[in-house]
Amino acid sequence: MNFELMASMMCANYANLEKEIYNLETGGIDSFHIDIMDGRYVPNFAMSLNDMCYIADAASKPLDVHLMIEHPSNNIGIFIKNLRKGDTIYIHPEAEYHPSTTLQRIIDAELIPGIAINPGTSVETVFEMLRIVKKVLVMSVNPGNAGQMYLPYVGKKITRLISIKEDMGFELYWDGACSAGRIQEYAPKGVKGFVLGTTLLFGKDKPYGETLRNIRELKF
Ligand code: S6P
Ligand code: MG
Repeated sequence: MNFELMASMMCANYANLEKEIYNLETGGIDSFHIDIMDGRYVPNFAMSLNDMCYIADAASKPLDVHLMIEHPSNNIGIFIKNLRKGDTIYIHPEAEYHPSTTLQRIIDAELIPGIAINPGTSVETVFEMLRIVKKVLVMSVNPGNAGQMYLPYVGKKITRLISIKEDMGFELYWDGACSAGRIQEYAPKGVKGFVLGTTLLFGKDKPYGETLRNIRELKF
């Protein structure tokens, strides 16, 4: 089965970040998920611009930048200028007055445009943007922290997004409390990628390569 695995770098060990990046890349990770927070849109600070730039320099795999900040249009230029073709930026539409203008700036910079949808945000609210973006990051936990409980009511929304993704031209990605069971259930249904944090990848006393291999060898 063909699906992507992204490492949630806010869960990585910063005491040895370079080794973490190396172990994830040699272990077979597809991209690095970077959670940028401003302490306003979400009640946390996680990673910063400097962390993103460091990882962009040290890594050869693409970056998947998830902006959990108010009015990303105010700062989008700084992120764009430090990323490469093939990297993705997700914004939260409710954090912006004119989200499609911000998405257009991402497109113009030849990066991959995405939106992140909170558990409490309906498909209707973001419907028109689904035609503009290439990626939709569905959050199955509220944004702001790793290690939270999966919110089961998100399942119905994911099923709906799967049913319209082809027609509207986007791919679907999963962020939050991602377990092996959820990959087994949703990869065959059409979810293209999964962000791996504390539930499955980090803090497990197991080499990343072994965990990633076990996921790829799951029975579907
Ligand atoms: C949450 C953030 C996520 C988390 C990820 C952690 O605000 O967007 O990317 O880092 O969900 O994974 P887990 O398995 O600890 O929930
Ligand atoms: Mg995230």
